[in-house]
Amino acid sequence: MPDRFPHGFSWGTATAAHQVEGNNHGNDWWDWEQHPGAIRSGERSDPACDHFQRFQEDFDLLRSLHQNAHRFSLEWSRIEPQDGVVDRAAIEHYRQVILALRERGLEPFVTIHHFTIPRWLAGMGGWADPTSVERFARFVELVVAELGELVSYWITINEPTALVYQSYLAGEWPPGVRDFDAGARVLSHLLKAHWQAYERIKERHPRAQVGLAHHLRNFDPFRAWHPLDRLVALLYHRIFNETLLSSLRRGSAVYPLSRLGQASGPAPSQDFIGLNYYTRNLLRFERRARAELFGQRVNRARAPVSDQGLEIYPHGLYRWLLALRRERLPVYITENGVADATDTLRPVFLLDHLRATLRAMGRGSPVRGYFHWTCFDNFEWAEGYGLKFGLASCDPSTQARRLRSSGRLYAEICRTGVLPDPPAGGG
Ligand code: IFM
Repeated sequence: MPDRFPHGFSWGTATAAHQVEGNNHGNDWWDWEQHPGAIRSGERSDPACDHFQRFQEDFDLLRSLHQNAHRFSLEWSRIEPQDGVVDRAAIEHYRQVILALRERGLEPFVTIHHFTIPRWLAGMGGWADPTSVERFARFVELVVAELGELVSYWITINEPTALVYQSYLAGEWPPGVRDFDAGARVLSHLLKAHWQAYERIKERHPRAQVGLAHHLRNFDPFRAWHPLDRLVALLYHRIFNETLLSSLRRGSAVYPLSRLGQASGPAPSQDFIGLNYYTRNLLRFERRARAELFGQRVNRARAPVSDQGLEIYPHGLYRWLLALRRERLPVYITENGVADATDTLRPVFLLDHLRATLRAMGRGSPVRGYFHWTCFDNFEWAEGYGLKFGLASCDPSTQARRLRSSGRLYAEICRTGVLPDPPAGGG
């Protein structure tokens, strides 16, 4: 295993507009937040981290922590508050955000779509409506025309499968639907939207690097010997991990999306793989869990878990990095982090996942960067402010930021590219 990360490695953190900016009242999430019970403790995304106003100071902090890159997203509903109507002030805001990053030596990685859609689009059926694809392409064309000179790395869409799962299978995110066919339709529109975005960006800026942030998990059988557990784990893997990866690799939709008719796009349509990695799921066959495709998620007894109840499994990152070598594309770990209010798990989490990364790099995995999720505690969707993912805390009522010890540890790694030795007797 190499003893350090290479020179030129990208070190950063990742955020999403709706989770940090505050005052985003024009999208589907804001409307969803008004429904009693939609968000734990009835919390709302305003003010979040008030990052819309405070981005300069926030970037000062990231710079002082030796980061050299930053991933953030554009809020579509700010830029296009009505169908076809552009808000110039919003474009100017994001131009200033990008310039502020560049002035501080932070390379911007810009996500175009991170879960939220404008209210007007939600009213037309959101991603379930086929015209959403063309509307997204139009939005991409606009932002690339306006900001493309300043951006070298684009992430078209964040975690399409997580969006489909939460919004169309579990029904816990807007529009709160539980319908497998609707989910498949939405995933196919997101795939087409990515293809369109890739082409439109490349037309204007052939050298721009364009990718998509995949949420990839390991799905393993709870009882390794049990054929039905194995079958369910394989099914989950195929649907949640492989559908998108294979469709993108081939340039045509694979099952279950191919059921919806022919869909094809450019291949390749990724210049890098964006990997969001958090956990693995162990699955046990459960006859009654039809809506969950007969899979019941269970954790190993005594497995380390985050505040979210997700298993902490750094080896899964190693496995994914090795598996992704077959894509023959550079990899950016565009998200990796842990919900941990007391910051007792995060330092070890960070070290173990970075060690897994280095190990995979030693076996030929072309990892070029790592973005921790996230810099500040922020609005964690249906969980409100309850889950704390930040290297620094942020209290939404005072807006005070406080660096955690994991934040100091990460800063030292970003500065040196070296992982400190594990503490004696552990780690
Ligand atoms: O906060 C989310 C982010 O928006 C998408 N990936 C997972 C993160 C943590 O749950």
